[in-house]
Amino acid sequence: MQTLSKPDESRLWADIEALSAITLPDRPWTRRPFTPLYAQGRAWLKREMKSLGLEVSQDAASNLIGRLPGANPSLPPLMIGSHTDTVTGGGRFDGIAGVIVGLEIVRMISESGIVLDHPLEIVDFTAEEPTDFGVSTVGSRGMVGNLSDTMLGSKDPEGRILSECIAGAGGSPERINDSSRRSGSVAVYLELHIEQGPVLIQAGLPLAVVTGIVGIGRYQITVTGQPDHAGTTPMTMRRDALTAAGELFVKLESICRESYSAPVVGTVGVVNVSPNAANVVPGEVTFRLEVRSVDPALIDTVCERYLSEARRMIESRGLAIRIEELTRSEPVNVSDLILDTLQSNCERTVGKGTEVPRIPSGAGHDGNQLSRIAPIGMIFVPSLGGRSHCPEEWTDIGPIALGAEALARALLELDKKL
Ligand code: HGY
Ligand code: MN
Ligand code: MN
Repeated sequence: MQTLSKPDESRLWADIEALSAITLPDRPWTRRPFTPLYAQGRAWLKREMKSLGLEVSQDAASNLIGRLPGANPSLPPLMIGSHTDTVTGGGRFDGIAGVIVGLEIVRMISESGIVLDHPLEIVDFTAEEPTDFGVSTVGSRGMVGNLSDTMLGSKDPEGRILSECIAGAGGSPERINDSSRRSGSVAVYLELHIEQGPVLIQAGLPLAVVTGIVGIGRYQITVTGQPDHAGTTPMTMRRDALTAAGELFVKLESICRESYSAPVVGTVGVVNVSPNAANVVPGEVTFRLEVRSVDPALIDTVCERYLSEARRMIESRGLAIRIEELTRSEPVNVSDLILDTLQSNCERTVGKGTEVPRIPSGAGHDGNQLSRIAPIGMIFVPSLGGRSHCPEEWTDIGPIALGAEALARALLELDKKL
């Protein structure tokens, strides 16, 4: 079998820099989905894919796909992917490292003269991060048939409709359900991603194998009180929606701080106050919360308990509450075959004496959705300070190159095994 060529660190770095430089200039690194910047980033990626000889297309959910034909076209594709959209102010490596590594693996395979049996698809999944529509992993949901009509019809604060944005990004939302991929139509989905946590950086290790990915329950809650003059309304006569919602923020934190059979985290990350004026008692507050765990039953238990307590607290104040479930993604466990294949190829790449730990992902990924139709696997590379989703997000190019080599080796092995 031909020898696999090594990844080229300077090429990898140049790609990461080129793509991450496409950002809001005053808010690095930001490339929100369904924006001109996002389209600019994808145009760059399309050019790169074409320059590598990949067949470039977009599916009904607008996922951007570069395909390398295999020796046996009847086999389902091997898939490597991630995302090029970012949260606001925090996406220098989150997602793009995985897509860029996919491009580099195509180069490594071509330079080595290797022809895979399976086709290989490199995918930039649309809108992996939570969108202003309240839906995350939009493209991968669409690819596996898990993007509901409700989600497609959801509106953002500007009144845009998600299905129209998908169409504007190159998809065909009316075909999403008919063209979704079925179980077995993808041989395996692999992703390299930054860890976004402290394990690797604290241990001084370059690679980890991901054992599983948390599930996430996301809700939107609207608390309705009554707007009043902030100066003339006595404290005893107020129906202040913000102080009431504030109690709910602290309640989520205290419930999630209790100890459970598996880790649980809860966050309120989006809050909108109306009318949001210094001299008006807030009449209405809408906020979005999420609860995460590797144990789906725990997500259910914690969410049910929190939502019933929230309802009781708001009604005891004489205010109104409306609770809407936004999305639910299920936790995923990686199969032993994929774990062992990634483990052995990571160890072979980093060399004897360097440990390759196995850790769960507290972050959600497109793998949550792809696991509905295919076996998945992930490799982590270190995050400086364990931080992510912030301008300080940083990963050295060395571990990214090692991850590219390990993932490429695992891919070649799975090409023969699957
Ligand atoms: O939110 C997450 O866990 C991921 O960064 N999208
Ligand atoms: Mn992210
Ligand atoms: Mn990500």
